[in-house]
Amino acid sequence: MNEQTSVAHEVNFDGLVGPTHNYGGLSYGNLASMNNLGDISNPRGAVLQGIQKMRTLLDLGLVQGVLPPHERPAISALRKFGFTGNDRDVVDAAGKAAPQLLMNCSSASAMWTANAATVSPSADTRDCKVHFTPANLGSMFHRSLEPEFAGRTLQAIFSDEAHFVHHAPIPYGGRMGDEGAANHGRLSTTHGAHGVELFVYGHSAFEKQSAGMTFQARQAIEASHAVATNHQLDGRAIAFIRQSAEAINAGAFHNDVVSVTNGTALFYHEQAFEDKTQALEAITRACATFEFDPDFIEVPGNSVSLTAAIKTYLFNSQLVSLPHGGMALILPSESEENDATRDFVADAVAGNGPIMQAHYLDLKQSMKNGGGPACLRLRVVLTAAEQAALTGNCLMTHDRLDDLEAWAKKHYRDRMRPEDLIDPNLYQENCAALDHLTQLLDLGSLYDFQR
Ligand code: SUG
Repeated sequence: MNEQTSVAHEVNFDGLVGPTHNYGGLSYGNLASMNNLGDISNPRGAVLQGIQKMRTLLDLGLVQGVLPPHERPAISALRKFGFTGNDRDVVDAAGKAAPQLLMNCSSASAMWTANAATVSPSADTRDCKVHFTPANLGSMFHRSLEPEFAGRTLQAIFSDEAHFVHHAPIPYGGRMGDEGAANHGRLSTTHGAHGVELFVYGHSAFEKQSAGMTFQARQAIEASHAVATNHQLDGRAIAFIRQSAEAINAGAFHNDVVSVTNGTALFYHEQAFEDKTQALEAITRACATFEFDPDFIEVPGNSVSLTAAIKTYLFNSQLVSLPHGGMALILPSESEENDATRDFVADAVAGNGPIMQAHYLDLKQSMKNGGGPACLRLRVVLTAAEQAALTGNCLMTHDRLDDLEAWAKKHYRDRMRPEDLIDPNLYQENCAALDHLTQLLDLGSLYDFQR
């Protein structure tokens, strides 16, 4: 186990929104996805909103990374359903015979990289390496198509075996879901210090869904245990916490919809956890191992209702440490439009707590599918040596963001309805965009169509 505290930075790897971004209503239990089914989306607008978010973080002096979209429609998956011929034939035949299947295989849901993997920094692991486990995303068919390529991408970027370890996704089937960093948090005095990792789960894979559930939980405790074991974490430095059924039924399909961690702070809704007292005690006990106290920032239900929290995605903000001290919240503009959430944030910034700045951003394209600022990023804490060992050009500068902006304007459509996904030309356009992107990011032949 690491005895020393090394200097490390958190790098937020944002998912670039893919060219097929649409409102297919695919996620039962995700109210935004369910309610916006069939709306006209704007893939170009969506990717530009994401790039603007990355610019904001760069301007704050943070280290920003990017992860590429997945190949969509997923031709390899469609072929497994019996569609044959060349790639155009596959899309054409699937569009005619199985439009729902084509829609699922076309989702741009990989943009939400908080669900790409669970990552443990080298400060927390016995072998002092950064560990990655791609999420199996087995709870939703359209998302279950993501782990293979998510793992391939992470292995391409974090390829240096001296620093990085990649695990296979946890096997799934039944209710053995693992949703990655969306249900994972970390508390530590500095990013480079040994931290306490929080694993939030919704159910046991082996228990029957209880009668009181309107929506299904997605994360199984057995999957969380397996990730913690594979990542070689110190048993004293982990806490397993159950999401509240109330929050899941209100539409908090991932825990990052009702809580977020950073540094020693846990910012959470009063009704986020099933047994709050037990959860906070477990966290306090784990932090005591490393001689620090957690900073609990609780939002009471009578100042922000669970419904308002889920509608505005207050807790799906990014809580980040500023280079000169203090923290900033990067929030969706929906939380500024609601009086209760805006007032809570204003009071927090004016108070004596760690939150010193609030930045509201327009991420409506992603938000309409239930993805806020925190869903769009995978946090990876890296030391300078680990950062230097990355492959490709995935760390952003303003110039690289300019290039990505020009790339999106060149290749992306600005209007898409779910029905448009049957257009075989769309797949060719996407391949051209992704081929160009691998050149910009210097990631080699990453995609199936390039191999
Ligand atoms: O899994 N939406 C995603 C949103 C994921 C948000 N991520 C985090 N909370 N970390 C989901 O429900 C909707 C796609 C559609 O309907 O086309 C979707 O997959």
